[in-house]
Amino acid sequence: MEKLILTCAVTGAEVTKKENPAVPYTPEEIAESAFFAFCAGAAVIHLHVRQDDGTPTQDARIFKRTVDLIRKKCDPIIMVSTGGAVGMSVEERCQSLEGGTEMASLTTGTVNFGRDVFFNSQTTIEMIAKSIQDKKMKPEIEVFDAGMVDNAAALVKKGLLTAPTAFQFVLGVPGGLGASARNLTYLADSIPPGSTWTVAGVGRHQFTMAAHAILMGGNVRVGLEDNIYVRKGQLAKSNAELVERAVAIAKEFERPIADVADARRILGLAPRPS
Ligand code: KMH
Ligand code: ZN
Repeated sequence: MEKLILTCAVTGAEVTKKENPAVPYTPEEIAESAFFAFCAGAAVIHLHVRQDDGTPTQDARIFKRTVDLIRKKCDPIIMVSTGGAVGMSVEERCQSLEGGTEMASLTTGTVNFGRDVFFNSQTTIEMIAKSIQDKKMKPEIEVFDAGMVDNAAALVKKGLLTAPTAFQFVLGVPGGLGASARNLTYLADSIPPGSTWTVAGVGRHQFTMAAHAILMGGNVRVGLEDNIYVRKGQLAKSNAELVERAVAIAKEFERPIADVADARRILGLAPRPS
């Protein structure tokens, strides 16, 4: 089986310090949390940024500052979010692409998101896909519901995405596709041959989905964006603690962890010049 790529989604847009004080807000806090997640085994950092008070933002300067601070400490693959927070305009969302990174997320459909709607019209999706393409960045398709896989295939046909594609199955968002082994198997079987996939189980599903992916040959995303508990009732002290638990599960099943060079090879990214 191929080595396991661990992604850490370090802060997201929704979770706050009120729910878990370890949620990083400032560029310095995010960079430090990303560094310790990297040290624990995360080869990829899925990056959102915040204003200092925790308000989600897609401000290009804050992205750039955070990326620079991360790169001063370590050199993971950095994937910026183009999802941002619900309600942001497409122009606002695309500002993250100015941060100087190699990868960016791209959600290929609309989904209910708790009481909100994460709105991605076809026009929005194509605008973001084109912006990612123009920057020669690699997109990761964020799949919150099954039809988003089919829409990604349609974008390949339109020339807005290049195969092989990287997929992220985000399962268990209230309003989206549920986090079950059956749904994960269905999605993994539905993507075009040669694609890579990762699963992010939301909330209490983080480690059950991780275990399934580890056994199935997929990859795993953990992090405070998706889940604030390391075990039932026990708040995670850090993003690194969540990565450490995923590493421990992988170790139990003898699945080796990809370092950044391995992850670059698996994802088809050029090696970083040394
Ligand atoms: N915050 C969610 C509404 C992404 O990063 O691309 C969207 C999200 C997806 O987190
Ligand atoms: Zn995200």
